[in-house]
Amino acid sequence: MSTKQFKRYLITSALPYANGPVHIGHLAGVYVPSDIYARYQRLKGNEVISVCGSDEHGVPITIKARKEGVTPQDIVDRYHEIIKDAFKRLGMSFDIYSRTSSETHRKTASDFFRKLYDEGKFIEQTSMQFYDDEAQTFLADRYVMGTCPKCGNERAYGDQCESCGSTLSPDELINPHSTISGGAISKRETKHWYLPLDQYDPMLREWILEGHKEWKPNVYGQCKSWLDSGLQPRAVSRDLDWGIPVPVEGAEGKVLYVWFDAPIGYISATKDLTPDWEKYWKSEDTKLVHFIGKDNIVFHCIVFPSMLKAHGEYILPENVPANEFLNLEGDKISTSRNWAVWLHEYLDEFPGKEDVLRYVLCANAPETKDNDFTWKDYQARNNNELVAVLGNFVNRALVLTQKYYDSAVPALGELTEYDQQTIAELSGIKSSLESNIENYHFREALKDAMNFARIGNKYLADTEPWKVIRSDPERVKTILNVALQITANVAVAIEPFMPFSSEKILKMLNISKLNWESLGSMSLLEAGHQIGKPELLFEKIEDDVIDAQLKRLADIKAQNAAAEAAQNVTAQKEECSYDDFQKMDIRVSTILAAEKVAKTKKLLKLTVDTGIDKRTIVSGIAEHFTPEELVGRQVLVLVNLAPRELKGITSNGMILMAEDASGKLELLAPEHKTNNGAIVG
Ligand code: B3M
Ligand code: ZN
Repeated sequence: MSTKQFKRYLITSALPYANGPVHIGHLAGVYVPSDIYARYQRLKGNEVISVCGSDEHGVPITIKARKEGVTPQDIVDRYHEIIKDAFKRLGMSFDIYSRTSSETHRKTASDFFRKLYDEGKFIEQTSMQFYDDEAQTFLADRYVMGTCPKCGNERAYGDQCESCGSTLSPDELINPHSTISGGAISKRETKHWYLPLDQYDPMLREWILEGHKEWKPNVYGQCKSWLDSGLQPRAVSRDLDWGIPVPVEGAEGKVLYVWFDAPIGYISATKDLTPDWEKYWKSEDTKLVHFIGKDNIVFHCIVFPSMLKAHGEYILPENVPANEFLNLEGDKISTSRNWAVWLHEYLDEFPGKEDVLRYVLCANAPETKDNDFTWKDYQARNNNELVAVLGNFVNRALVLTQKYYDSAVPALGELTEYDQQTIAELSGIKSSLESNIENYHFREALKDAMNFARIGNKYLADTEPWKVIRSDPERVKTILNVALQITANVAVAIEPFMPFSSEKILKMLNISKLNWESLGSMSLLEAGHQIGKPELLFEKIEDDVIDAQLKRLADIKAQNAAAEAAQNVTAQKEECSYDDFQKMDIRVSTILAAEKVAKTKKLLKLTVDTGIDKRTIVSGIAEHFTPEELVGRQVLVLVNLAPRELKGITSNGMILMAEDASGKLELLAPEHKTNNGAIVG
């Protein structure tokens, strides 16, 4: 672990793509931890800037624009505002939230590329790339679709088949076509610039593998495996009409690859924030920390540092505390499947509960492995931890002071041994809290912060001022003084995690903002100081609120299943003549009786009124329907199917049914009751 002392902190948070809103997975992985870290360092009195902004380039944005018939600029304008506003409402304390379509960024990224170009740091290479003739555009692998050679899925992508999980290249697809125009694709020659990452291998090995063994195991391990498998030159330009134009002659129609320009966005955001930006980016006294999700590790630990080194004037990150992924109710969060809790929607639906979300996402953060968000857990943590521990303690301390002393802080008398023990315990927690935050263990740090309230709660429960007031009123003054000092401590300890609640406590205590130094002190409130009115910090969340969220998710799941089923339709059968069709005699019929065929799993013996006669049909649907639910239902029956013998029973016809992609069966029936024997055709 490096013990280097730094003069200032430069904290960056992954720039969210402006092609959709931010969800709880982004928050738990990146933004909640980064905000805790930034707030903590500020409270400590350190010089800190925290920068972020929207990542407004890349192919998905152009695809979305095309789909909606608007410009890419329209898309990024829309989501930039939604994301920026939602972050603000959640209490994210970025010093700047910028965007990569800004002029500052265009110039910064352009100059960066140009410097590397002029100094011969790139390799120029021509290659063959897929091209959509109709849309007249080169295609990224993801935008080529065709039949998977391994499993036959007709909707496999040029980089992966989501049905069987195989990694593919567009060349392997059968019947490849463009997802943009739907039309055929061809190959064309094109020139690009590559950053020869292999040349930075020695520098990266020494810097990461030797110099940063303290990085989180998931981050260090990913870097090691990239390095061990051998770095290749990476293209830093693309054939696209959305992005920052490649600033060299003969590069018409080419833009900087989004992962080349996006991390430079951290630099341009800093420029937008302060004319003094160089002191943050070009001084070894700055501690640069990148907060990101695990899918961004290679870009922040291998590619961007190589770019920075190639440029030569910039510092490298001191740490990259990447998190794993958060799932939602057991399933992977997915924007395209709408399987997410969207931040802006949460904020609209749960006003005043910003801290509850921050708390739950930190308590459950996927720090070392993927983790799950469930609404039941959200409710339990709110009710059992925030309401029952934190809220309850603060409320008792304030209400008792109001009741016994008219809201004036009572004087501290002599401390008992138990009082002293309690106070000593608090300073132990303070150092644990500090080291947990410094080491990016935010879940543990949150437990420490909550322990201030836990200890306060226990202190009141053990000292029982509401009883002692009758026998020893002097003692109660000391008890409540201590309880109020702990309350002020709680406000400091939770500030990085729950800034809104911290502020509320300070307001109720009628004191102004405290710094980290005050944590552990028992003289934050003077005797006689008049405190404000107690208000509830948190409220219980009832079952119906949670049930409504679960129902919303269940509906989305059902919609997705239906949409998927609709996509997996089997191909049309070979042509049949009108006469072929006319041969089939299909009649509306009513099921009169149904029973399981003994010693079989699948068969039901049905008695059916076809209007022509009452007859027996044996049907293989016992696993889908119970006999009781069939009796009395009208169905469609193919009545002239040649009789068949099944388990010794003669079956005279077939019940018609629809089978969806998941194998679920639906009976077919006329929309309104019809006479048996009515002809279908
Ligand atoms: N736009 C975020 C993502 O992968 C990506 C981060 C860029 S950080 C420079 O979701
Ligand atoms: Zn496949």
